[in-house]
Amino acid sequence: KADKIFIDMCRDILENGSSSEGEVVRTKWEDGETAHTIKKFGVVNRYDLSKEFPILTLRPTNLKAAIDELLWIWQKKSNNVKDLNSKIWNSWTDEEGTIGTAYGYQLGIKHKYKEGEFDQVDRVLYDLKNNPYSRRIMTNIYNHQDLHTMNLYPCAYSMTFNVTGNKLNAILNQRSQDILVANNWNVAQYAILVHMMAQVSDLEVGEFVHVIADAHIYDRHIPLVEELIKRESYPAPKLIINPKVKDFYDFKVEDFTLENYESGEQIKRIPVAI
Ligand code: UFP
Repeated sequence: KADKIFIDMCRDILENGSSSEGEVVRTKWEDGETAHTIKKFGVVNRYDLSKEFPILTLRPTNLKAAIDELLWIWQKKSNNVKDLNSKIWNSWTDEEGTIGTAYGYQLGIKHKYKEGEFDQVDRVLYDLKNNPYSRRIMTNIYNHQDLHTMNLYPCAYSMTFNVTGNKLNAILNQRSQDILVANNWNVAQYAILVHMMAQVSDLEVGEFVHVIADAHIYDRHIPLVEELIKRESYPAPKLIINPKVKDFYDFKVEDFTLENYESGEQIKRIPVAI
């Protein structure tokens, strides 16, 4: 269950993690203080999407906003915050209102293949239709050639899709994760992506594996996490997706609803290190 995976991971980081005290750390709090972390390297979490939608119930995850960002990156392939309904990217936006050549920009670049020209998203959709048992279905936006023009290097940078029987499994590779602020946001968001890819490829959802290289809890988040993981959890809600959508590019935020999503209170004013 998503709540248990989250609680176990946080306990492990808090009890067995290493502290970054004394190291050079790039990230700062709003008041200019260095944002230190306690971290575990190489965390792997497995979610069986055929059993449950992995959204946290300890506190609410804003699924609509997470889907809006997902569609911005994977469907609109935009790097301009004017195409996004939330302000989450405003700290990393340039004068033109873009996040540079990061995320959606990378997914929108067309590449030449033996079968023709595709961007990375269309390449995945093509393979899931034409060669679903391929072991080569993956995206990667950690493009070194363009890192100097990205305002934030991609955190969630690669998806690997793999079909077993009629089930679509996926691995999300993430180099860095702010566990309190973004863990369940990224998990729920990429679980939605697996559901979208499965629905338009006539597949069922299988396992979603999240591999996190540097899984960290920021110093000022420690008391908040300690309180959060002591809470009661609720039964998982049910994800309902509009079954009429058969084209990846037709999905809208409104096509996804959660039935019976009960959760604990939101944590007010979580400080975010930037
Ligand atoms: N971060 C996430 N998930 C994301 C995202 C950022 O956890 O999708 F875009 C966090 C991870 C880290 C910070 O705490 O933002 C980026 O800092 P750095 O580039 O030093 O890893």
